[in-house]
Amino acid sequence: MSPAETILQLERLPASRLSSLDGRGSVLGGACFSHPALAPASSDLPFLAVDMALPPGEAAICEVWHGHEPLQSGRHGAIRYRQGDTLLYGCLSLDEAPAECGNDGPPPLQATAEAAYRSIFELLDARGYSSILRIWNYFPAINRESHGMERYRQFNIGRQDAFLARGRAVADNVPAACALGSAAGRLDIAFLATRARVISIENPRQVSAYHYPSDYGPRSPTFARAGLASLGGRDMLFISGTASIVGHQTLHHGDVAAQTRECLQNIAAVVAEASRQAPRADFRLDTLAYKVYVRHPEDVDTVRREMAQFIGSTMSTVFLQADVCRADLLVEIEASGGHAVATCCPGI
Ligand code: 3EB
Repeated sequence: MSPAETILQLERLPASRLSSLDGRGSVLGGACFSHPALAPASSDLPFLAVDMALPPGEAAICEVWHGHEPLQSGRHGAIRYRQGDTLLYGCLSLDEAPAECGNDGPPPLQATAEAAYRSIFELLDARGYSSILRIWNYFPAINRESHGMERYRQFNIGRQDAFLARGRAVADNVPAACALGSAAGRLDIAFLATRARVISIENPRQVSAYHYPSDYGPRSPTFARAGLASLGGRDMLFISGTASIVGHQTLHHGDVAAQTRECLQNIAAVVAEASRQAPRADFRLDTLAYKVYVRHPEDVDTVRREMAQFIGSTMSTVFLQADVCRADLLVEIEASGGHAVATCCPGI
């Protein structure tokens, strides 16, 4: 099977070209990033419109996942989704509900995160999609404190409570994920799930996030460093948001170049770990598709230079401006590989 024939394909295109998308029939769904957020697509396709700025010189971008199998669309509460036999892509965007009973209840973000994840698990259980391949979380003011706690930590409580409520594991076999601060808007979540078996990958250089000590919040974040699955006969790898963390500590405070190199060392370690589990796969740093979140837009050239030095040229890299989930992290990099990648234009 040539790469173009893989069951899953990632297409990246300028947001202005979303309406002229080729091969609509194969579209599972996607996410668009712009500031301000685009109007949500009017079709029944599950597209998330995330309010996230792009660094100077970068155009608003859409990521489109294509599934090369017969697809059908559906809704479950606030979730819009599209599924085939093997893959399901869904997304939802929730207002942070104000606490119902005065100030006694959980913070609104925590309650909303729990509701979102409960709803996702209900859908996946009902439709028989046992495993999440990848989940993306975006919400504003991720580092701001409210209700006596940083909002990222509130999110971690709500997310973990939903896993526990639905009888899901909160360690070892958990999804690959990321959680980033958007510029404004709601709690936006997109996910790719599968009926295939997903192997969770950890990074030997890092303490598993689900075992972080309580210095980083009362509940550890529920995510794995990567998810690995064989889909349509090909090994595919989804690497979580990866930061300059070794052990459980942030390294290289204030040095975005060194943080970028540490992110890439971590990604290389995850790729090595995945390759050990899937020896026939040929995951290489220069064939992955990357998404890079920089806290300060002026750092993008430095990050780009470090990536070029470490990897050489990449298949596809997108840069976004986002707050990262620890105030001392300046950059976070996610990646995926094994699926086909299509880009229309240079620099995407
Ligand atoms: C880290 O390694 C950096 O909470 O879902 C990376 C990937 C991070 C996912 C999440 C957070 C999450 O802890 C932050």
